[in-house]
Formats: sequence, structure tokens, C-alpha cells
Amino acid sequence: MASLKGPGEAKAYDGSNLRIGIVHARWNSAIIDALVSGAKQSLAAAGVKEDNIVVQSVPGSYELPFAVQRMYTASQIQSTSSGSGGALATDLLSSTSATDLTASSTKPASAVPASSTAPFDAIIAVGVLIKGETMHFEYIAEAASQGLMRVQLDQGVPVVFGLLTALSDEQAKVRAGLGDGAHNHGEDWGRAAVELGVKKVGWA
Ligand code: DLZ
Repeated sequence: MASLKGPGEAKAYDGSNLRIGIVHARWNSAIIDALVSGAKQSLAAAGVKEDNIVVQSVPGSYELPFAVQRMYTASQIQSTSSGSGGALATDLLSSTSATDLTASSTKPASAVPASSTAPFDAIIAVGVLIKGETMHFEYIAEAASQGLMRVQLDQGVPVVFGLLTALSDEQAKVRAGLGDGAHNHGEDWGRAAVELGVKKVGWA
């Protein structure tokens, strides 16, 4: 029987026009590496070009909201100053009509160069918090969660919540696909980034 949990049936969205950022914390790096790798696999499977996936890191999860905010605004500046990227971004925005919402993007893959300078279509924030003896876990989880939500609403860019809040090492490992039958949540985050990147315009 299919599991009750999870994102439901996955539709295939075409990510070949997208530019996606990944920013990850370095705390608990073995688990982080597996999650980032899972996210990148899903992005590649959806057609996102390798050169259009930009990966940055920060020390810990507490730094994620600031990093996402800077990554996105820097990509906007880069896009307007490089000319072609700005034009490309405008072109892409106007190319997706409201009726495209659940369909794959209709733009030909060749429309986006292998290495784009357009603003990010979505950013995945990846962190792993494992509960310890102090209150760090609670404070960082709360601050990072609120901060990531604030950034996506303030900036108008989809931010995928790739923050594991595990009560034990084992819980974190299982959610990073490390172990028999374990599911890598990073794969879901990659798919979520593509879906939101495709859908982010034309909600009217
Ligand atoms: C300090 C701290 C602790 C105790 N635990 C974690 C953790 O489990 N996962 C994580 O991503 N970061 C942790 N950090 C680091 C903070 O997120 C942050 O990097 C520092 O407090 C510096 O601002």
C-alpha cells in the first residue's frame, strides 16, 4: 500500500529553463552531502542543466536565511548588469501563461544557455539540526524556519525548506537515504524546486 505521507504522486516538470540555487549548511556534513546529492539528482532528472545549478555553503543552519536572501538578490543584480541575463529573465517570465500551471514549461530547452545569469527560479536551503543537550536545536530551528519563510515571501522567490530537524542521528540518516530502504528527502526538495520554479509565474 502506498504511504500516506509524502508529497503525493510526482508529476514530471521540465526544469530545462530553470536556474536553481542550493545553499547548504556544513554542520552534520555526511548527512548534508547525501541530501544535496539527492536534490541535485532530481534537478538533473528534471532537465536542469548542471551549469544552472549553483551551490553555496554556510557554516550552520542559522545562516541559511541570510545566505538565501543574498544569493537571490545577487543573482538579480547579476542578471540586470549582464544584459542578456536580464532579457532572458523577462523573456522567461512572459513565456509561461496561467494555463501552463500544471504542465511542463513550453519554452524550448535551447532558450536557456548552459550557463545562465538569470535570477534564480528557486533556491533550496539545506540544513541538518540534530537535537542535543541544550536549547540550540529549538532556537536555530525556529529562527531558520521563520527566516526562510520570510525570505521567500519578501523576495518573491520559492525557497524550498530543506531543513531536517531530527531528534537523533539515526532519524537524520534515514531521512537522507542512508540505510536500507531509507528515503532521501533531498530528492523531494529537488522536485519541489523544479515544480515551484515552473509554476512561480501565472498564478492568476
Ligand atoms: C551551534 C550549532 C549547533 C549546536 N547545532 C547545529 C546543528 O545541529 N546544525 C546546524 O546546522 N548548525 C548547528 N549549529 C551552528 C549554528 O547553526 C550557527 O552556524 C552558529 O550558531 C553560528 O551562527
